[in-house]
Amino acid sequence: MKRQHSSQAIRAFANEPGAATRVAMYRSMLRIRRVEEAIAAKYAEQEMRCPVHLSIGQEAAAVGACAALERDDKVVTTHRCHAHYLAKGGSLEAMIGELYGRVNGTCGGRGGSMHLFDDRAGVVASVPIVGSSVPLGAGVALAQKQQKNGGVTLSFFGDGALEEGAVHEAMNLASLLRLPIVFFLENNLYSVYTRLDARQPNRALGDAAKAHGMRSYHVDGTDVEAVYEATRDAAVRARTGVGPSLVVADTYRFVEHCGPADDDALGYRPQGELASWKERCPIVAYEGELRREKLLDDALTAQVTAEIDAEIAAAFERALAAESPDPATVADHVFYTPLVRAVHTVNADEPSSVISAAEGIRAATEHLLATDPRVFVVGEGVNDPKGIFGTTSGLAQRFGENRCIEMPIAENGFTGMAIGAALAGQRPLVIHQRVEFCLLALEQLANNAAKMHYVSNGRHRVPIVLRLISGRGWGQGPAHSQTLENLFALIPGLKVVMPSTAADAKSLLLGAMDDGNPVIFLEHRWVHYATGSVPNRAIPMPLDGPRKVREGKTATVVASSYMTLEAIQAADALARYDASIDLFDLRVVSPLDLGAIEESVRETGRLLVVDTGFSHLGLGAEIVARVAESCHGWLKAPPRRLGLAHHPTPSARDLAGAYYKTSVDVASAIAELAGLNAAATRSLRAELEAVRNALPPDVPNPTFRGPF
Ligand SMILES: Cc1ncc(C[n+]2csc(CCOP(=O)(O)OP(=O)(O)O)c2C)c(N)n1
Ligand SMILES: [Mg+2]
Repeated sequence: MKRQHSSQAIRAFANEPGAATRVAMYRSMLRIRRVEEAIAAKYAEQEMRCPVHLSIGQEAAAVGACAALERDDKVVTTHRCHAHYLAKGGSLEAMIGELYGRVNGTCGGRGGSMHLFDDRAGVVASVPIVGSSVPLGAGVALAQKQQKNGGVTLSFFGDGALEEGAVHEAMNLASLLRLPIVFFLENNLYSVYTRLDARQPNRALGDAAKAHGMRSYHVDGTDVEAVYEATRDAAVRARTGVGPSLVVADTYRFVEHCGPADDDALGYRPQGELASWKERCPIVAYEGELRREKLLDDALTAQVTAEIDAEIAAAFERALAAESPDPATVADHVFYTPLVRAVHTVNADEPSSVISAAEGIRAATEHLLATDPRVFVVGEGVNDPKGIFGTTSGLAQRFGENRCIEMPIAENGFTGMAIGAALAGQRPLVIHQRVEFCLLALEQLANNAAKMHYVSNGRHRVPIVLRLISGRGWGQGPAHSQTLENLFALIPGLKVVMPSTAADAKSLLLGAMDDGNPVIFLEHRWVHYATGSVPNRAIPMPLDGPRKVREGKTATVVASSYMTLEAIQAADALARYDASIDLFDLRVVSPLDLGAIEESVRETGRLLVVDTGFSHLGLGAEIVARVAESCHGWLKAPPRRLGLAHHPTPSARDLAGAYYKTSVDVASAIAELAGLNAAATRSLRAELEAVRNALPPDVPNPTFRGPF
């Protein structure tokens, strides 16, 4: 007789596993246990040089959950991922290779034990930032829904992760969008050494699901069949469009949080707790049950154990025999580079129209949505009546709410979701209406979007673009107007683009969406108003560095985004004083391609870099340092920087006027650098001030009426 599950809320009906599945689950649990015991035994040799978070004791949760999935279903997981990876069909050899840092590892040695990525097994990612993989899971599920492939995603996480906002944001999103996802919480009672009751109020963990309008299942996580049946039920609900669910499995880890040892002596577990859970060992219990039901006997158990042990021995042998990665490859795969990239040219007679940068962005987006079903736009207000300063006007009406997806105020969650969708083959265009709002998503950007290609040894790609808008003006002040390009440019693996013209706004956005890498597309609100001749066709421009916008001999000036427009005014005024400059618009501020700039400095001997954002640790700091290193012998004067002072943006008009740099400041700096005489400098300044003072200092355009 099959025993009764104590677990509540299981309406399994047709979900009970058959005999073959039952034996396979036993085998899978035993395999995981013996693999991890082998890791523990060999860890002291100090050759597996990465942290290991073992799941000894927790095998039933991993195995029951994964056995309930189909082969093509996907899993995202955490630092404690060995069991999930193996249970989902991952390669033992690739896993052990990764732990040993060898080329045959899942990530070729770039990830270690906490990064077992393997598309063949449907393990999209394991991320050791607590909670971080859960929004990714929502994104993989979104891709499955958009691709209508009938797939389901299961997101494993621990009780500790339930304390992270990202998890709740992901649950809210999944519920709202009815994503085909199963949230699977392994409650092992601890986050490192801190017990659940010291971290969370005394309530059922499944109540979190209730708060997000989801069904929850509470199961005995040492009972593999209870886990299987609950997950199967949840997966059916996900697959048939009913929606997401949360499965809470009570389980227990037998060894230390990180490492191979018993840690009972540390005293953080109540006395006798570990022993009592060991008595409920999921493998021993299940073996007994299957023996009673004549599905296992001594011979079969011995055979299964011998096969597993032989496989383990071979995996360790192959890992040790495999080569270590070539140190010469250490910088490979920071960015995805296609073997062949389409070349797009703009002919002189290209049919064009004079439009604004905002209109260019809208036109590019409309083209992308119309021509590529993988593209979707996502953000707060993407369907709002004002159309994000006109950049999305009418798109939701034309393409519908499934392509222009309105978001709750959950920047980290929806950015992570978009990253997950990109990992699963979609091409999201994310919009954050202010740069500062995206700071809430920095975790997803820095830890996931930027690293996935590198860590996966070039296998994963994250083709995602984030449009971030800097809202300078009309008193937007400290929390709505920064550009922070230097912050984003600090993160390897992210490209950062700052258009300054209408044509670039359109063509660089198309190029960014074509690039195949995560791209931050930093839009300055004042550039939105810049008008110019823009090709009617959608012509993507590669993200390939600076463009010379003025030619001259006196100095080399480098600017970006809105400050390019101020610098152009300065350059044109200077030309009337016989001081012509080579002016570069950076366009792509990370990675920085300084070849043409260095060439120019070797001609002019003088350099000024004008930052739109902070001077302190800004782009100018980096450019000046690099040029000083590469062009030292050619410099006729110390290079200079001009940018924002290192303090928050003030709101009041007069304070903002004192904060921001203008064409007058740019021209003065160049005049000084070039040794222009005092009279000429005075007259130059007066000329530019007259133009500047005719305009209000705090609005992007004379036609502008507040508020934004
Ligand atoms: C955002 C973040 N904070 C802290 C840590 C350090 N840390 C690593 S694992 C862990 C415990 C997480 O507990 P839980 O989610 O229950 O997973 P378990 O280790 O129990 O499987 C912590 C706090 C981290 N990796 N990420
Ligand atoms: Mg835990």
